[in-house]
Formats: sequence, structure tokens, C-alpha cells
Amino acid sequence: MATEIPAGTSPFEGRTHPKTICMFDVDGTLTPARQQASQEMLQMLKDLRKECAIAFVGGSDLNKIAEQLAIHGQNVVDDFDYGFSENGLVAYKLGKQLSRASFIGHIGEEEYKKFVKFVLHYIADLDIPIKRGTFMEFRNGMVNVSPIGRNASNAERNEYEKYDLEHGVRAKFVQILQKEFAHLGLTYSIGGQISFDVFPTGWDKTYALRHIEPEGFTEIHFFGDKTYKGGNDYEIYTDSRTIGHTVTSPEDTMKILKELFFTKK
Ligand code: M1P
Repeated sequence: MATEIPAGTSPFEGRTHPKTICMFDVDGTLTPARQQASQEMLQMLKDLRKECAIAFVGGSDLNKIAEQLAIHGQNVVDDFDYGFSENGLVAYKLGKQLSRASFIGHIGEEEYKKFVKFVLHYIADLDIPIKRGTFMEFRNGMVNVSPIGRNASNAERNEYEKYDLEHGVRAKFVQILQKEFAHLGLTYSIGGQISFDVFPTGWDKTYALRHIEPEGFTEIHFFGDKTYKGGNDYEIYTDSRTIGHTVTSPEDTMKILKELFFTKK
């Protein structure tokens, strides 16, 4: 049963640091890319929740994030104080949905149709070693485009990532789209192994910050692995409202958390 919170009282008052929040990217930060979180990581997040508020802020949609973080079948948005999927374009607070932004609502059906037509033609003509299925995934606030297709297996993903790094397939594709659809004001973000996300400029991970603003946190920590320019953690990592932490793996995230919250100073 939901606990009644008296008006004007923060739900985080009982935490050791009630005005602090830790926000985490998912792939490469809480979990290996597109895989499940370790038991050790899940336990650490549980312990951290006693210290301060916690949030995930992933580029993926909620289903994918749940596969990675809710490994015991629980509802992932109950394990975090805030849940931000699709960069926060779909947002939850304490298990309840806050809002959902619409990509089509923003660019319009006609422009969207032209975009889809162009992308699918381009992929059809693309000569890469293998192709699978689901080349475009329509989400709420963004679309995800994958030259190999989202149905690629883990082994195929790893192979494709290497191939893409060498041949710049996604980078070239993005350049062409930027030119062709310049009037739409879209951002293209290569955040994972086999695809890139497309969303209106400004709808990057900083979008999630508007949802925590009313709570008046004085320390906002952000942890991410793609914090370099062009990576999908860059904007939130460099935002003046956050204290950014670059991590190299989930183990590195745990190491930094231990130093920040679990080591007596
Ligand atoms: O979280 C990072 C990215 O993870 C997936 O990327 P890929 O399938 O290419 O590894 C996607 O869900 C993508 O939207 C997301 O940004």
C-alpha cells in the first residue's frame, strides 16, 4: 500500500542525504551493454537508496531497461525513486508516471513519413555483412535506427559494433540524415552498439532534469560511460546542474559509489 506523505514533506526526508540524488545511465554504467545487472550492483543500489534518492536515465525504452534491471520480475520503476527511459521523455516518480513526450506530435505525421521512407530506402541499399530485422523502432519521444536490425543476437551485435567502428556506417548515415532533414532540428545520438537514437534537439538526457527540479536537490550526481562529446551522456554530464562522473564499467560505478557514500571519512 502506498505511504501517505504529508503535504510539503519531501519523500526523501528519511534518507541520510535527503537533498542528494544519484542518476545513472544504464548500458555500460549499471549493466554491461544490453545485459542484466549483477546481484552486487542491485544490492548496492538498494543500500544507496537509504543514503539518497536514486534514478536511472537510459536512452532505451522502458521494456528494455526493465529486462536489464528488474531481473526478479518486479516493476523496475518501484526500485528507483525516479525512472527515466528514452532520456526522460518517459518519466516516473515513486512508481507513478509523470509524463510522456511525443516525437510525432513534435515533428508532425507528414515529416515523419518522409523520414521513415528515406531511412528504410537507405538501409535497403546498404551493403553490410549481415542484416537482421527491425531496422527502425518507433518509441514515444524518439526513434531508434539500426542498420543491422534490432533482432541481431549478442554475438552479431558485438561483430557489428567492430565493423561499424572500422567502416563508420552509422556515422555516415547520420551525416546524410543531418543534411537531408536539417529543417527538422533533430539530434542523432550513437549511444549503443548497433543503432542510433533520433529525437528533437534538446530532448537529450538533460530532459530528465526538469522532472527532479521541483524537489530542489542540492547535489545531483550523474554517472555515465559515454560522457565524451557526441556520446549520449555528454549533455547531462556537462550540465551545470550536475556533478558528472565518467565510469568505465559497472564495477567502476560501484567503486565510485563506495568512495562517495560507503567509506567513513
Ligand atoms: O542505452 C544506450 C542505447 O542502447 C541501445 O543501443 P544498441 O541497441 O545500439 O546497443 C538502444 O536502446 C539505444 O536506444 C540506447 O540509446
